[in-house]
Amino acid sequence: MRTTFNQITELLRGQDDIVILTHKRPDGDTLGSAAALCRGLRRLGKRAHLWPNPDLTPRFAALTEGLWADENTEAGYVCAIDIADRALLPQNADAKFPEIDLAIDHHPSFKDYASYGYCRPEAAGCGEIIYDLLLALGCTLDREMADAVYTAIATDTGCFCFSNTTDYTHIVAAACMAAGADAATINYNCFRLKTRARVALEGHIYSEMQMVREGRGAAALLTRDYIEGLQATDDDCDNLGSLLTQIDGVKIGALLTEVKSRDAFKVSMRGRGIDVSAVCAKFGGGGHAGAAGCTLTGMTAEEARSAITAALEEALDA
Ligand SMILES: [Mn+2]
Repeated sequence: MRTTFNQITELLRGQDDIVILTHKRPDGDTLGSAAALCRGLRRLGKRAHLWPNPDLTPRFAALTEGLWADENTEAGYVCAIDIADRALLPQNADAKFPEIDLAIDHHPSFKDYASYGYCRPEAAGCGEIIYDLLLALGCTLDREMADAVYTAIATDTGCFCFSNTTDYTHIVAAACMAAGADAATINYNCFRLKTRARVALEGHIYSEMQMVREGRGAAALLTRDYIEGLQATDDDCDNLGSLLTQIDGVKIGALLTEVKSRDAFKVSMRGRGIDVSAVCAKFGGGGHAGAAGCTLTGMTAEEARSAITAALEEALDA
């Protein structure tokens, strides 16, 4: 059932023994928002934990240190953060919690899967909602909560660059800095620092990409052999699809990545002024106008690349 901000505040105020769920392949927003909420609830004298997430990587692990539940503990009140759909729950959470008591999210695609659901699609990150919630609950941000909320909104806005960034996003970021968030270090770690494998992947994409229609379209392909040769992690491969539309003149870019089982290519497409969700829909995929994806099966690498470059050309000619 959809509910209001005031009601979720009162629901949480009345609860104890709260378990907080994060989504599959957790990002800075789900982890930062969940960590800030968990620390705030504890500060208010409640028992609160994060449910273990098997996909946690070292990237954001520090934010959540000391917050994880033991999988054998019985949960009281179950709260999902930044999870648009039950299908995005990690397997261990999906199996354990047939009922979710409260879901807090900001995705326009939010499905009303919990007993109570609150969604604020104009929020750039769930971090903005959690910031409001902590204040409404009477909890002052400490440095750790401030780092967590700042990380949540910085990562979901691409360091305050994406079009979802609002004046309110900056107000929350400023409040986090006032509460001691180490913005320079967070931004350096999230947006500047790269592993050597990541640098190699980026270099490979830029050196092997094929341009179409006088450089208005670009497609690149990563084979599993190449990725494994670098011992690149999932984090290293994250969001590589956005590199191509960072090239001057490129209106549509597609990165094909061979999947781990080597029987398909995952396509990550980005557009600047071209609706790539419509292009991906032709291959059974979808997404947003500016960022979408699809999966190609039953094709060799060169067949997959040809299919995609033809689709890019068609979109550019339209
Ligand atoms: Mn988010």
